[in-house]
Amino acid sequence: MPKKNQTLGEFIIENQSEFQYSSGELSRLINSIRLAAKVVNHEVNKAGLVDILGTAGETNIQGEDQQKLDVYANEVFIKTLTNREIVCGIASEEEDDFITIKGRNEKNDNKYIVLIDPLDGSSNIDVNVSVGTIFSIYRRVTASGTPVTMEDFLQPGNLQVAAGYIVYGTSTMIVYSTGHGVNGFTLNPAIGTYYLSHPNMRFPETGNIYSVNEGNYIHFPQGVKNYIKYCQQEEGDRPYTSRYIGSLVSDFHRNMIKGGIYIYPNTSKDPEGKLRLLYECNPIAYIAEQAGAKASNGFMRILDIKPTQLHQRVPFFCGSKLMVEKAEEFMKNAE
Ligand code: AHM
Ligand code: MG
Repeated sequence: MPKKNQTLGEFIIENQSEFQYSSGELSRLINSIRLAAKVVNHEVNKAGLVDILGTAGETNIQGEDQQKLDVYANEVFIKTLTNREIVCGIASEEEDDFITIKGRNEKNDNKYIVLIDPLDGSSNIDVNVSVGTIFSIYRRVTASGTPVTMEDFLQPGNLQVAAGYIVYGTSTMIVYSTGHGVNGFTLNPAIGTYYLSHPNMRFPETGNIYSVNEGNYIHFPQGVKNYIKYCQQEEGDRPYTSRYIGSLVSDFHRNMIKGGIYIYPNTSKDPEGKLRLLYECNPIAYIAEQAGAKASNGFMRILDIKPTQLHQRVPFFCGSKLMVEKAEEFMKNAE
């Protein structure tokens, strides 16, 4: 049983035996993400000082080149994950191709694949709005001792062994699951320690928040248009309230606590949708299901989609179970 106020370090050690293939490696992998998240958090928190320290792409007062934060976060996560002998391959939203990590003595015998969106919603940084990191972990499917191949990365989301996100918000939190429910840890920045603040998180079965970029309404499929009208109708607990931050992690995190649905549909402009299946939708869908919620492309379960490309996009409907089912009903009826 997770104990409130336990540190993330203690929690990882105590719950290690729950992992399906328990050898301590997955624990060490989560630990390295915890470390990278602290480093990125420190840098994200300084973003408001750009006028003093120099903006991205410029040279600062000490003559150092300032990096864009998403590029910086990408480097920190890749470096930290590469340094431990656990990961054999990384794919990142910031990289065109996957990265092969040969590991100790170039033996290619590390077990895990990590897919990561190092800094999601980064256009929100300049305006002091929350951003996040999203990660997804799989075991490799190709033989140990050989370099990873695309096959290792194109696994359906239902084969994830762990997934999570970090939200750099009013406080910084890491929320993750290894298939035994979802737990959230809050960073105490004064001492650099994460404490278990949200044990066993559960998504409310229904809610009254809908989160969608309604500015794109005209381009939405008819089913989504009809569902939005339904959300706005006066009946029972409706109209629902509309909340859209434009940072997936923050919108999802709020909805998981309060109850709600997040939708990023396909549009006439983006027929595949905007969000990426591997770096954004699969890990968030995994957390959602672990917390009792649902994630769909409007017609089928996100986690059952067999990916065909690293940077594949997908329409995304995610949140309180009854709300996602209702939205799916509207999608089906509009076909
Ligand atoms: P990004 O990966 O380029 O940051 O884009 C993903 C973000 C999500 O966090 C957010 O939910 C969505 O894009 C917002 O998009 P829009 O501004 O089109 O509503
Ligand atoms: Mg992103």
